[in-house]
Amino acid sequence: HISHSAYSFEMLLESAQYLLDRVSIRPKIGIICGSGMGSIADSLTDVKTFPYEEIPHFPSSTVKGHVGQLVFGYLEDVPVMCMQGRFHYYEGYPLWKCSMPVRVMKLVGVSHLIATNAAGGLNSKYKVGDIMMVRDHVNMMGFAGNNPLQGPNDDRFGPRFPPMNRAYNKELLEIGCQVASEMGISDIVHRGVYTCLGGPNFETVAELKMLSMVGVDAVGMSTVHEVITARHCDLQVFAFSLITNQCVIDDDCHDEVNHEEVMDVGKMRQPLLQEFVLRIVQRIKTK
Ligand code: 6GU
Repeated sequence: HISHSAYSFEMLLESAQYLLDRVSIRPKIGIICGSGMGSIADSLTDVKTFPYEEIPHFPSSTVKGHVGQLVFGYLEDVPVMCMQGRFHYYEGYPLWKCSMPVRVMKLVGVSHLIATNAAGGLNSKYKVGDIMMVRDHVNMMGFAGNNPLQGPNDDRFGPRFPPMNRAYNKELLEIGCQVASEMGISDIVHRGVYTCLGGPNFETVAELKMLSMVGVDAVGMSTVHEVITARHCDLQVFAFSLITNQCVIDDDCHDEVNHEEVMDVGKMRQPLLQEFVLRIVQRIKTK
């Protein structure tokens, strides 16, 4: 059986107000740093940091490689707020808890979300270290009846039945392509379909085959429920995956994916990811 959000609008306002009372920065762009990709937040200047455990009503993070803090600061002249570490379903949090920081971002005044993640590449064209900009997702956990928006709807966040076409903003995807071209990395930047599975185990070969057949290009353990929550409250979304391993659909292959290699690829791509995000942020027109 599924639990429903225990966060009222008023509780999330308390979280947001706690932050607004302690930082003068007013970001319009929120960034979620994926596994091994926390260094994106390290390129911020004039930072103010809030460990999750200090923020009213925030869950606390448990996974290695996720420090668990909100970082406010500037990417050159643009004010942003970063989640350095996110909440994962496999940690035991329900989906509505995993995606609660997205609503706090909204209440802080954010209009654009950049969600990043580490993912396995199912599309055989993808190589380790490539970037896949998410053009769409398949909500596998939603198919199984699990969704962050279950339970009574608060219309102050958004509608009962939010549409999910155009979840990934076309203009932002275009900006991503332009930035990739400017940086001379178009050959390693793709557009594809992402799916999230609950984890913590990686997929079997049969499962990967199935996902590949339904048109999934990359598979991870996050982002989809955050994007659903973001679109519900009308944030504009840009998301990308760092391909940390190739999913081999071969029963006889002995390679095994592990968390360490996932983290290492993030480290290896640190400068590229920082530059990619910086340039995208510079181009986003916020009102
Ligand atoms: Cl192969 N699967 C999932 N679910 N998440 C991942 C991954 C694979 N590689 C990195 N993250």
